Amino acid sequence: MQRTLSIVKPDGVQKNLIGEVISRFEKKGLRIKALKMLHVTKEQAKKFYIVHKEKPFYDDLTNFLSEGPIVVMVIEGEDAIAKVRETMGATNPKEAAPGTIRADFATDIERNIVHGSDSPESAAYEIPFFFSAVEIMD
Ligand code: IDP
Ligand code: MG
Repeated sequence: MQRTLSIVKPDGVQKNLIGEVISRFEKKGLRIKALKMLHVTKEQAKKFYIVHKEKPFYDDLTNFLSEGPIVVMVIEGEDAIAKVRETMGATNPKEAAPGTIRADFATDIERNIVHGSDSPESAAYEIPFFFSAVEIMD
């Protein structure tokens, strides 16, 4: 069993896709173990995406993540990290496989609806960033 963090980003919430994203994960047999909606500040977005601080898109990306409400969730299952990433599709929707969330709904490489941890190390940083132990169901 593995845990991962996923986010319905501000564009996904704005496009009314919260249920659609969750449903796609559930249909893969993954389980939601924690869930909440919040609106992060620019400073919090910068901290969350600290691995990208040297990237040219860091400023835009952190403006985007903090522009409106997001839904954050802890997802659990066998190979949850890879399964969530497969369900999301490639970062750039033009390269995302047909039937993935990003292929179906993303606007562009930045406004791509959904986040998923890319490794166990990322999940270990991202899950406690948003959730305390008592907020995650056993
Ligand atoms: P991922 O979300 O598929 O893991 P990352 O490379 O970790 O992709 O990038 C984090 C987020 O930064 C992306 O989901 C997207 O919103 C944004 N991003 C990535 N690459 C670019 C880019 O080249 N231009 C603008 N935004 C980008
Ligand atoms: Mg990433």
